[in-house]
Amino acid sequence: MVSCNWATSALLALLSVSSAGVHAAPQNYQPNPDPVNEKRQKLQTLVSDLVPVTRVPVTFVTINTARTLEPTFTRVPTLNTFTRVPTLNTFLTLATTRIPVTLQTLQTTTSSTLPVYTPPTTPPYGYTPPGTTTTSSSSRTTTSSSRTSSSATPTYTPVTGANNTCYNRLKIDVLQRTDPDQFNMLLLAWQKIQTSPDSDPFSHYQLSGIHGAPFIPWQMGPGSYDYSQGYCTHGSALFTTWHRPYLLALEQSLFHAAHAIANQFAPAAVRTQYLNAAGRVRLPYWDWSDPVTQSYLPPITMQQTVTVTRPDGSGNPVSASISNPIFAYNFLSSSSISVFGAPWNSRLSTRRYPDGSWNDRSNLASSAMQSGFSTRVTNTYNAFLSTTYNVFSNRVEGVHDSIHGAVGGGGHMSYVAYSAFDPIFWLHHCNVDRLMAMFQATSPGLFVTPASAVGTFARPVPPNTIDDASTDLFPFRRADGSWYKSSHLNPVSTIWGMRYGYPEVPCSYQTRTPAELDTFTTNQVNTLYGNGRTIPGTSREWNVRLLIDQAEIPGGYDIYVYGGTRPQDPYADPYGKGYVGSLSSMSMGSVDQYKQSRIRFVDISLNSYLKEYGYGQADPYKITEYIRRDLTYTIIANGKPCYFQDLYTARYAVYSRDVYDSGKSDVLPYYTSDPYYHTNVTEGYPGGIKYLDEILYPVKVDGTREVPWAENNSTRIQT
Ligand SMILES: *[C@@H]1O[C@H](CO)[C@@H](O)[C@H](O)[C@H]1NC(C)=O
Ligand SMILES: *[C@@H]1O[C@H](CO)[C@@H](O)[C@H](O)[C@H]1NC(C)=O
Ligand SMILES: *[C@@H]1O[C@H](CO)[C@@H](O)[C@H](O)[C@H]1NC(C)=O
Ligand SMILES: *[C@@H]1O[C@H](CO)[C@@H](O)[C@H](O)[C@H]1NC(C)=O
Ligand SMILES: [Cu+2]
Repeated sequence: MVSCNWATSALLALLSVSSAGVHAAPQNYQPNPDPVNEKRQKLQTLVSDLVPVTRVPVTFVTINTARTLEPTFTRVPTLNTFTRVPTLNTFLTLATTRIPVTLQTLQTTTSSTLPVYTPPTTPPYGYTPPGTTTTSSSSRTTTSSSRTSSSATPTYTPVTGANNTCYNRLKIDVLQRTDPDQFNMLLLAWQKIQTSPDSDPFSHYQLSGIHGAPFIPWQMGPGSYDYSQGYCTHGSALFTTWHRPYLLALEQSLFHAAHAIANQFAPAAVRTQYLNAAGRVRLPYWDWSDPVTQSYLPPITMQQTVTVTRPDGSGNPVSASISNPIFAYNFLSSSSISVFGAPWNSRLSTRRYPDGSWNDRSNLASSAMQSGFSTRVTNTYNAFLSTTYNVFSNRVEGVHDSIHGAVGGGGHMSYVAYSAFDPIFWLHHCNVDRLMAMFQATSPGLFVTPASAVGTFARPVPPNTIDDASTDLFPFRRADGSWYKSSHLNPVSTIWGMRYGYPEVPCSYQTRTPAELDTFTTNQVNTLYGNGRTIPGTSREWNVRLLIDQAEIPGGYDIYVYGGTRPQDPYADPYGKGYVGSLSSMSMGSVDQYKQSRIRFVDISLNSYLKEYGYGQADPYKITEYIRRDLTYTIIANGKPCYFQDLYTARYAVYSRDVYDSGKSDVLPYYTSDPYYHTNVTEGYPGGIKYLDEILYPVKVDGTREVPWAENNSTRIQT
């Protein structure tokens, strides 16, 4: 009964509500005049969710003839009463025809009823790293006497990354080509941690499990945890920063595992060679916006087996073919996955685009990715033009979300709770971290600003909680035993202290000034992603913004935008030709799980699409006219069709914005106008906005409105 979920149940609920004597249908209720939709609803009611529905793109819809009626009332699900909602009435009128009744269930599962997190009273467990110990975070000390006296106290391993000097993390293709020894040690190390016991906190299993399932504490004692989700932060200001120590934990594990293996080599000269290589082991990244390798999956990640050089029984280097640790992760046993929900409790290997027999089809993932390439580059470039850190973070997250969907294709990567088990997750996130570092380098004055909080495994949040740069990034501890905070990751030079850099924020710049780094990194951004620059001069950026309260539908759903053409069957092939971009809600992992109520939005550049179809230089009239009749939208909720007409909070808008580009390679373009929303493109279409408030001050599932967190810069801090 899913597909948009409440589309069918709302009808039933409406019946039960009216039988209870409540006004089910407000006065201005208008029957849906869209016959296709009506037919579909009937079908769904009767045949439930297995009916394949093809829907012609909507060309016009005459909903809301009562649009001019004032005031408009809408029902607030929690209160089960009618409440006056101020000002705009367009979509509220629409909303009253589709009361999200099942959302009442949601209300009981939102953060307000979650247990309040109480910090662990007993010390975390783990093992004592050399030179570090802890008693409790408030009375920690590193003196040798206390180390002795607390030796009986269970301790933890802090997340510190590699322990030697700074080395750049490399693009995986470059690593493979230019440093085969390091690459060899990386593969051996990854294989090693994939086969170490599930109980090892630094095994692939446990580290991946921090992100989502199996929802167990990692190096933390007993506490009041939210067992419905993992530690990761998505849709929040902490998205980029939380993942930084997370990646560092894997890097640390790989680094030490590589050393352990290198130490087995003989004779001494060979051992030294591989120990040196192990010292350089850093997490590689997958740049899905690279002008040369484009958005294709790195070939090595699609290869089932790989040839490595490893020590034989007496330490001599021998060549061997092993199952490729960055192609898939194989769980150790069925008990490793028995703690997962269905169907993940029967999936012994990670897969991308699995077929019916759970065979990998990474080639489909690769073509799905490539389909969005040119727009992805612009979206990536535009992220660097952000004027606040939170906007940058949200833009990168939006690009990142759709990649999870395109790579996963229903496999592990598609689901928040399981994605981190697929090794490509780490290469993907390493690139997100790299973009974060590059933004920090090019916008050194900007960083995380307060925004409404998102609850996680160790931090269930009561309403009105704020996330900011001093929010603890559980479960990661620094060398001194304190929790990581975003503030520890600013300025960008802090990454060198974690012994890594990127080619664009290189270790070699440790002795340079921030201004020199800014210039260097800006050059890189322009060279790599500035392909569409119109220089020098002012150009116009066209975007479509998609928006939804992620709590509206349980499970996961994506809104796809197509332009120029569209896949023959977007439900079967959502990333086919014509795919411009998408908003991916990132399923938690089960189809019945709601997320915390929160507005998520993405901005998708239309510039490369307009250029491709000959509208690059067209005037605004031609462009808006073209976009209006050409762009189409498809929503898939938990694998099934879903429609704007059935959604209360989903909206889209088209806006343009002027950008000035000096053409200098060491300067980024900047916005010279505010976004201008072309409501004449969207008005009258289901989901399309008529009024600005619909997109700037959108409605959430409970009927209240909120400025999306990323855009609320009332607390903007410019340092
Ligand atoms: C750094 O890590 C390596 C490999 O695990 C280890 O052999 C070495 O002792 C460590 N060095 C320090 C200073 O902790
Ligand atoms: C839509 O509105 C914009 C801005 O007012 C205008 O430039 C454009 O010509 C309009 N497009 C159409 C198709 O009416
Ligand atoms: C912006 O966020 C602050 C707290 O971070 C909150 O007090 C304020 O109401 C928000 N403003 C809007 C317009 O949502
Ligand atoms: C955010 O800040 C910028 C610059 O200070 C300002 O122009 C813009 O109106 C602000 N936006 C919001 C939503 O507060
Ligand atoms: Cu991710």
